[in-house]
Amino acid sequence: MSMSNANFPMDAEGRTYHVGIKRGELANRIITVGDPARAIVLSRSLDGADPSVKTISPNLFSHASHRGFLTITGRYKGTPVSIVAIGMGVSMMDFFVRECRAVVDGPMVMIRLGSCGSLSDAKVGDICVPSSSYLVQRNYDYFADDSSSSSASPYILSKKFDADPEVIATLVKNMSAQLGDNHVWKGINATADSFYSSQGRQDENFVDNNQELFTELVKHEPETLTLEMETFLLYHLARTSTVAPLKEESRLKANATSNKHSIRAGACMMVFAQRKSNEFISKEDVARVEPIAGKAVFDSLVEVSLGDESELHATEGSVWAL
Ligand code: R1P
Repeated sequence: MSMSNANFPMDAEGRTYHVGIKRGELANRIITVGDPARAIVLSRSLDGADPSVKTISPNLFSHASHRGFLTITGRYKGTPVSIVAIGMGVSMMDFFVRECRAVVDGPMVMIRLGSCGSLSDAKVGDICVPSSSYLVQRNYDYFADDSSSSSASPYILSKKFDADPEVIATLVKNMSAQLGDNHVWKGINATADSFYSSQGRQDENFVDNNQELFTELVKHEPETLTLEMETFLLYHLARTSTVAPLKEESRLKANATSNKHSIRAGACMMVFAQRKSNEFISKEDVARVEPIAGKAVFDSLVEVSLGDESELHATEGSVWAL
């Protein structure tokens, strides 16, 4: 694979370095997940997919990159959508958002369907829809041998960044329709840079100084509902995305929502770990909740307006033209 442009590497075909996708393979509306197996489950809801087939239907576009990203593109109720499995952590989210943004024309909406730990009363199998997220980072300096920062905290908590309010309201409505109001929770998410230390898990093999972490999180943001590992960066990048590159005639009539940032973001998570009761979800519950939650996300993706549809990536020459 030979790449050009060290600033933003792409191969001769125009494929990005890590996600491995090129123009025409990715829709403006994307659902992103961590687990590639979840992406395959969700792909069974796309138009024309055979729900009884355990692999990706051959009539859908799919591409697995050498760095572990899996992209599936098709249509949902006639609208082009992509599913991208990214693995875990904020670095993978950064690759995903930036490389996907680079190969799609017009405004985009990205919704994460993840799993999480619940710090609240949300039970395993419930869905949490965070309207904002902050970052929990291990303070590496605190643990240095020559640390002079004994008064500093072992964990650094960032300011919060907001999701797109319309995306969140649409997700809450559609999740409630699928699962019932009492299984859908609203609040704030904390994204951690470790599944272990910065999520307050106790590990006798390491010095983590995290016994007081949950108390610190709730003090920082009393509405803290969930802990996971990606949402903060999705919300942060959406809020720092620049204006969608609109065509001249549309720029004149563009409204505030369509032209402020080029990415609208939201997230929802299935509770896999109940951190207060120490309960973990069963395989049966995952199999029950994943496809229903996926449908609610697809319904939300196609319901959220991206403004003038003629601004979206051209169907001509794309994989959803098939
Ligand atoms: C940890 O087990 C992983 O699960 C959660 C966390 O954010 C982390 O990526 O999300 P996903 O199920 O989407 O991967």
